[in-house]
Amino acid sequence: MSDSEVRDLNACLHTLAIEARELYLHDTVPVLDAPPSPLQFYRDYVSSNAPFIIRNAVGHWPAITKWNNKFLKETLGDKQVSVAVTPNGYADAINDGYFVMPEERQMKMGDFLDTLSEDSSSNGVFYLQKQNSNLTTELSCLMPDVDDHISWATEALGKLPDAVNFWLGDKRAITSMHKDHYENLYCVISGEKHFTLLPPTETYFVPYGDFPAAVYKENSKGEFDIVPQPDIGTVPWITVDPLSPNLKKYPEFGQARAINCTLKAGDMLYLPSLWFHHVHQSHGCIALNYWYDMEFDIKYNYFKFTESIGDICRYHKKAKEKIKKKESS
Ligand SMILES: O=C(O)CCC(=O)C(=O)O
Repeated sequence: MSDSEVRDLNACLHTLAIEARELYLHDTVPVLDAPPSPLQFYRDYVSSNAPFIIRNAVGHWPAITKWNNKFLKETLGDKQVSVAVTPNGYADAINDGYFVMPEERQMKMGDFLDTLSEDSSSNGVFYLQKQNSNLTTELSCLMPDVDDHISWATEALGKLPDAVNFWLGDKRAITSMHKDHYENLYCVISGEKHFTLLPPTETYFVPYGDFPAAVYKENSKGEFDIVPQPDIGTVPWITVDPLSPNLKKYPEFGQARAINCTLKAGDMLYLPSLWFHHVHQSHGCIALNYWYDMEFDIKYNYFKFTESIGDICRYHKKAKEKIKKKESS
């Protein structure tokens, strides 16, 4: 493929991002006064793949006033839970040329909660974040304090959520930028969550690399080793940190239009499928998300097509850089 053909493809991807911004996206996430009807949810948001926030959407749930460390310790202190442990707060992120997953530890809920206390001497950053519907499995005794699904979403989407996940952790725990194939209804119970969002139409600006998989493992000296996982192979992952992007290395990202939003206790975000998101939080923030599997329809098809075009452009850029490097050495 010639340089000018690659430039044409890049220009198409650029136009895609700009047209989506002009046609239906906003600079901020729209805030609704009340939950949408199932029809409004489907017609105005799911089908156009556009997010919204409802302030205090779940303020009436008993969880909002009940769930705090004391209550969780009293009711669940002896319960075994899966906790993600990392040296730096980044689970599922790039470190030292690897895509590194957290060390997954089974521990008592009470011991996990102790790691969040101010005087904790625990080594590493602990995040209860297992995305296997841990609310309905490991923590099912908390279910009476919340809804087990979001009724208008269930009706609109014609299915129940695949997973309801419980998130609680350290303020240093960061979820690096990624996307999911779920329609996500994200609710904060206590504390604050900060989201950086990018629609899938901005894919051109988002740099990816392929990294061999690894996991963290704490050694006898209390250091975290990065242990390669050759059985998993390589994982494509986003290389840029949207909060402090290295624009020298990833100049395209400078043109991306990220949308930031913060959710407080009681708030709900509709995070549409395939949107890139980076998440951080206040210390001890508790949240739940309802993951409804997306429809693998033409929208998904188009996204995969766009992604493939982006991969071709990146492949050519890398190949050109290699040639340039070879020529100058
Ligand atoms: O709360 C977080 O740390 C991450 C949430 C997330 O990635 C998701 O809801 O898909």
